[in-house]
Amino acid sequence: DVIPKALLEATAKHPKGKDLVFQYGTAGFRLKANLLGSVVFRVGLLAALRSRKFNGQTIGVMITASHNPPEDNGVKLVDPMGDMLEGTWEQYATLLANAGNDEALVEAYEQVAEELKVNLNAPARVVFARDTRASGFTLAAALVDGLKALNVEYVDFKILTTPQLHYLVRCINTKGTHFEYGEPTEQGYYQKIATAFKNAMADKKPKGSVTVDCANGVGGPKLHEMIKYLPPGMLDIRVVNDDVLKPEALNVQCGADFVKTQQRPPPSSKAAPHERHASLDGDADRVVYYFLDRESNFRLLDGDRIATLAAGFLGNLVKLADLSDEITLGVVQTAYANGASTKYLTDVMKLPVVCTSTGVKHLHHAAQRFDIGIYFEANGHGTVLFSPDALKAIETRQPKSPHHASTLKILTAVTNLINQAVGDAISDMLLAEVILAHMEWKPENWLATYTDLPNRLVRVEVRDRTIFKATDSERRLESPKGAQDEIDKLAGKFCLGRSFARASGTEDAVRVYAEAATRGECDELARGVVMVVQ
Ligand code: NG1
Ligand code: ZN
Repeated sequence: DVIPKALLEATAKHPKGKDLVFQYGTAGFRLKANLLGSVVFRVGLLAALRSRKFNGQTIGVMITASHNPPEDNGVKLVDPMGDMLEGTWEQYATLLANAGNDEALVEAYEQVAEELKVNLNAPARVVFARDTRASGFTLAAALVDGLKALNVEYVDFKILTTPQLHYLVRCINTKGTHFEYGEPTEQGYYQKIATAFKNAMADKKPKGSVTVDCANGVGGPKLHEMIKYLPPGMLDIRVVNDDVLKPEALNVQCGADFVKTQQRPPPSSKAAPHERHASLDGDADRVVYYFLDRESNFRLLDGDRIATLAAGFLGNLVKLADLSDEITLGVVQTAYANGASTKYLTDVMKLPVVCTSTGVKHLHHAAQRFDIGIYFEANGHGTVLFSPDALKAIETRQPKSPHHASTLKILTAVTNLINQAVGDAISDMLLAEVILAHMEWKPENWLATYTDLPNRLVRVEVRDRTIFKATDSERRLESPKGAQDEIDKLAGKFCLGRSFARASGTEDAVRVYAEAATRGECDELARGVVMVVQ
C-alpha cells in the first residue's frame, strides 16, 4: 500500500518525544512548542480522515496557544461549519498523538480509519493558519508533512486570528449553498463585518474612543486591517499592545487574560477615568472591557456583561420588529458566570438561562437550541447564534412603517456582524460598540445594570486531578466522595455563598470558584474550599 509507506517516511521526521502523554482537551492540544512537532504532524492525519469522512469538505487546523505564554503553542481542529471538532473525535486525536513509534502510528491511523469507516479514496481538503508565535512556522511545516503524506489538498492561510480561520472554513463549505456565509478570503471577512458594522450603527455614532489592547498578538495587525474597511471617522479605535515583532511580549502583562485574572489594567495602560478599553487575548477569540471610574477604580466588564448587553439589545430589537412570537431568545453561561448576572438575566430581563460545562463547544451546542442563542464564558469567549428560522423570519418580515423597516435592517446587520462560527473578539467588540452607541451608554451605565458579587478563582495544584469528577454542568463534585458535602456546608455559611471545584481541562490543576455577598466572605469561602480539594 502506498499510503502507509509515505506515512512511515514522513513520520520518521517527526518522532514523538519519549514519555510524553498528550491529550486533546477543551482547547485542543497545548504545551511547550518544542514538544509539539509530532502532535501537529499527527493532527494533520486526523484532519485528512475527518475531511474524507465528509467526502472532501474542508477541515481547518489552527496552530495557537491563545492566552498561554509565548513559548507554548497548541493545535486544534475546526469542523466543516466552522465550529469546534465534534467531541467524539477528540479521542482519536489523542490516540494518534500518543502512538509510541512510527509503526504504532501507522497502525493507529489504520485502526481509526477502519473504526470510523472512512473512505480513503475520498478527496481530502484542509486549510490552516497560525497565530504570531515564533514556533508557528515550523509547526505549520510539520502539519504540511502530514497532509502531503496523505495526499491532502491544502491551503496555508499563514497568520490569522482563530475566528478568522473558523470563518474561512464555514465560508468554503457553504459556498454555493443556501447558507452561503461569505467570501472565503481574509478580505471577505473584513468586508462582511465592516459592512454589517456600518449598517448596524445606522444613524448612531459612538461617543469617545475605544482603546483596544491586543495582547501583542495576532489581533493587533488584524484589527489594524479591519479599521481600513470600517467607515472612516465612525469609530475612534486606538490600538495598543500590537507589537508582534517581539514574540516574547505576547500575552505578557497585557491582554484579556491578564485583566480578567489580575483584576487590574495592564501596567502599560494609560487609561484615564471613563474611557472605554477592550482587551483581546493572544489569538483574538476572547474580549473583555474595562474602564476606570471617577475614583480611578478598575472596573471590569467581562463576558457576562457582554452577554447581558447583547441580550438586552437583541431582545428589544426582536420586540420592536414584532417578532417575539416567532423568535425565542436565551442565554447560555457556565458555572463561572457571576451569580448576579444570572439573577439579572432571569429576574429582571425574564430570559431563559442555561448552564453548561466549561468549554465553548458545550455552550455553542446549548445556544443552538434557541432561535437567538447568546453564549459567553465569563472570561470573554462567546458569540450569538441565529437559527435558520430566525434568519428567515427576519428576512421575510414585511416592514409596516419606516421605523419598523429600520429596526429590521439593524437586526439583519447584527446577524452579519456576529461571527456565527465561533466567538470572535473583533466582531464581539464591534457589536458591543454598536450597542453602546444605540443605548447612548457610557461604561458606567453598562456597569450600573447589576452589581457583581465579589468572586475569587483559585488554581490549586493537586497530586492527581483526574480523581475530581464533576456533574451537574460541573457545579458539583461526585468524586472524591464527601467533598461536595463539605463544599455545600461551607457555602451555606455565607450570605449568597456559592462555590464549586472542578479539574481544569487545559491545565494540570483544579480550579476553585467562590462568590459571596462580601469580599471577606468570598475569600473565606474560597480558602475553605481550597482546603477541601488539597
Ligand atoms: P479550564 O482550564 O478547563 O478551566 C479554561 C477556561 C475556560 C475556557 C477554556 C478553553 C476558566 C475558568 N476556564 O478552561 O473558560 O476558556 O480554558 O480555553 O476561565
Ligand atoms: Zn483565545
